[in-house]
Amino acid sequence: LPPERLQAGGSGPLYLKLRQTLEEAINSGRLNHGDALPPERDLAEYANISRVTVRKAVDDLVKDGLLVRRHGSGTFVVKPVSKVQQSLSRLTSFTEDMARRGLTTRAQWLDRGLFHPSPDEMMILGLPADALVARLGRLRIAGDMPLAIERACISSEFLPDPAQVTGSLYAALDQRGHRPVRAVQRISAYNIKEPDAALLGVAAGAAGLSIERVSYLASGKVVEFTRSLYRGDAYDFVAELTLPD
Ligand code: 16G
Repeated sequence: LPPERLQAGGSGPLYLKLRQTLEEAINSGRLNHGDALPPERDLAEYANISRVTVRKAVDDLVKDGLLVRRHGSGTFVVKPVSKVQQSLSRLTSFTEDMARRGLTTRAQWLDRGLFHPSPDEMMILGLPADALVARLGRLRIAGDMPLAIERACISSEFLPDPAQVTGSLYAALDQRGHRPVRAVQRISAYNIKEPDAALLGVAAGAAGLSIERVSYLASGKVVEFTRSLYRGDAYDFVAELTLPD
């Protein structure tokens, strides 16, 4: 932050100037999503303005959703995303959806291994308690933006070794001849809680979409049960509607 910019000319209040400087730094990409803001006391000292002024500017940006205060760990940048327009009628994978937009994807693994199914998973996948399921929990990142947390559950019949999924789950299933051909998806409103909020880089309580997808093979067998949490500020889900027959 160039302090001279804050002090230079103009008649506006100092907190507005600091606010503008921070906003510019975020918009120009000098500050990125998830970056920590220097402590308010350092900002005040550096720009030679009072802490009250710094606090006012930061409060403003928190209200606007460009910064988020996280208790005990500081203040972080929330970069506005241009919303992903996601079709609700096509059975595609995250990797494919992002590739079509020219974005590369990566994952931060939260959990990956073979487990016995939970009661929910037993019912949905139609498995006995002693069966094994592959669980794949990932923070899904496109470009530099964390967009969703996905927790997929696949019967070990279709995915005996979850470690083999390093990139796209659907590509891995496809390779084994188990690409889903049909899915049922449920979307509901959800307020993102910690620790998910920190992973997604949004404020605790921010709007999210909880999405469950159950997908089927051509044989009619359930192949996937995935529970996801999508950032509400990052997605528009779009469906084409036609007149009923
Ligand atoms: C999508 C699906 C998810 C599926 C994943 C596979 C939703 C809400 N979820 O994100 O169910 O497991 O794609 O993606 O659309 P991948 O092949 O890139 O791993």
